[in-house]
Amino acid sequence: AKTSTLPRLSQQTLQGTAATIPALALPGYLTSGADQSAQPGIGIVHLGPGAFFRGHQAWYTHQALKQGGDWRICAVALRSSDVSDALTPQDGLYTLAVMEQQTSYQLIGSVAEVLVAPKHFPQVLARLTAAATKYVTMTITEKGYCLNGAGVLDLQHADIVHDLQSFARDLNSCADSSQPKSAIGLLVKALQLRFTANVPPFVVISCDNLTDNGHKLKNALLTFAEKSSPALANWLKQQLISPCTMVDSITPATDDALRQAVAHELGLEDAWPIKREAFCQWVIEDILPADRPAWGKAGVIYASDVSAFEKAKLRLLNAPHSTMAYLGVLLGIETVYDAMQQPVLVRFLKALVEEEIQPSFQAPAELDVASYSADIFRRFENPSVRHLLAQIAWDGSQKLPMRLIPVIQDNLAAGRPIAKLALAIAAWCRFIRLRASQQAQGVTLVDPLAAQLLAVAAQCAEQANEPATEVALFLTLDAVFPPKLALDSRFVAALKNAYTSLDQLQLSTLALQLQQD
Ligand code: CS2
Repeated sequence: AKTSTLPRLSQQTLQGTAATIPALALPGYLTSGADQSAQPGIGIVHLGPGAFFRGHQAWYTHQALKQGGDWRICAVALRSSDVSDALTPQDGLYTLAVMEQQTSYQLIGSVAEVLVAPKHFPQVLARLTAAATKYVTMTITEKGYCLNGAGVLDLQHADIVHDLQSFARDLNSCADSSQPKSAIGLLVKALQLRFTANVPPFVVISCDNLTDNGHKLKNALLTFAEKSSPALANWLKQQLISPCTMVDSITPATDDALRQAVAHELGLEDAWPIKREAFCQWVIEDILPADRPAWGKAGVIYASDVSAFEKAKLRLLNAPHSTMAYLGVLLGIETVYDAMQQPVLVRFLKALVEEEIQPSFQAPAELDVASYSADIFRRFENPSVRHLLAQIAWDGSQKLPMRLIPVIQDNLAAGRPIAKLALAIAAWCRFIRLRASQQAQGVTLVDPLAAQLLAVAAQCAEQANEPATEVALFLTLDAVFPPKLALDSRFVAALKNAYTSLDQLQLSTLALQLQQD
């Protein structure tokens, strides 16, 4: 089907077409005919409506809505209007394609509206302060939290400086000019308005791949609040619920092939369908109020201690993912699937995981680490999921401190080996240099610290292949390398070795690395 000639997906057009697949019909909880006011109300605001949110939390909430409750979602984009432009004409509806040997499709109806914070500030504030809004979930990526290398709110971050200054002028202002730039500032503003209006705080749920995400988020909010209103900080300290979570489902970016396939299935044009693998997991710390969406019925696991799950996932999935991304890009490989077709690369990644990552942490009692890890490698082999290594390589300065650096620190503290972990970090350094050299061809380095990283790469280029000096330059990046680690002679030596060996990366370099031990 040529998508452009088809009518656009919406509640109305969907009701007009006879869906051949039941999962592609208008969800039952929305079939109240023309009277939209009889549909479930909004109880959740979500910050960051990217593909991951739409494939994961919005899907769980879609399942939960089948059990009833006013739990539809107001999705808020913090900057760009592209999701709003795509989904608003579709009444928030979109298709989820689950990619396994056979692709299956579902129509997701949990998103009630998509707002763009800079454009719809008053509506965003109205949603965030409404008593009906009981949860704020977020996928704002690692950088969205504005944390420093130590994992606490970076008071020097330009957006935080801006937001604190604006709060100092008028804490309770709702004027457009008082609009916060950071997610932390936006949440504190909404919480301050709830505090003055005597409305209890919403529960905040971080769904990003941060270690201890719930604690880091609550801490960042408290630090911000302490600087602007001690009374608010005190209230939040006592009342704000911020569970830790572990989220997992591989969700690559949407491509035209998916749009075509969805148009064919649906008989309607969907401007922004989402695809993901079938595997999907959401573990939430068991501290939510009873008044919650039926997420448990939808498969959410409530656990008293999430940190062990979180560690297992960050270290056994995200750490090899990032390692594969940097080595793969250096080797000219395009996707995760393609990387999994390279036996030497796979052997290296498995050795990294088995020898240097698995021994680094205490797994949850209910998790069989070996089979969990084997399943993850099998998921990487899914041929229907075209996951670009270049996408996973984004934002390395934010991801390494969550995925790889703590493993190195733990291993050093216990006297365990770090050679393969150091190779992963060295691959990132080489990747920065590669991106620096590709600037003229218009290939950009996607990273919030890009300017700083490219400056280091430029200094390296002047060193005429002097690995020790180049490594020393990278180690000055204190957002990535905590000072104590940057001074650890074992780490510096391992990184220098690895960096030197990656001079001309070929698969033989990895083969060599495997032979050495
Ligand atoms: C990936 C993750 O892009 C990345 O950095 O490692 O998005 C990964 O696909 C998810 O965490 C899987 O749950």
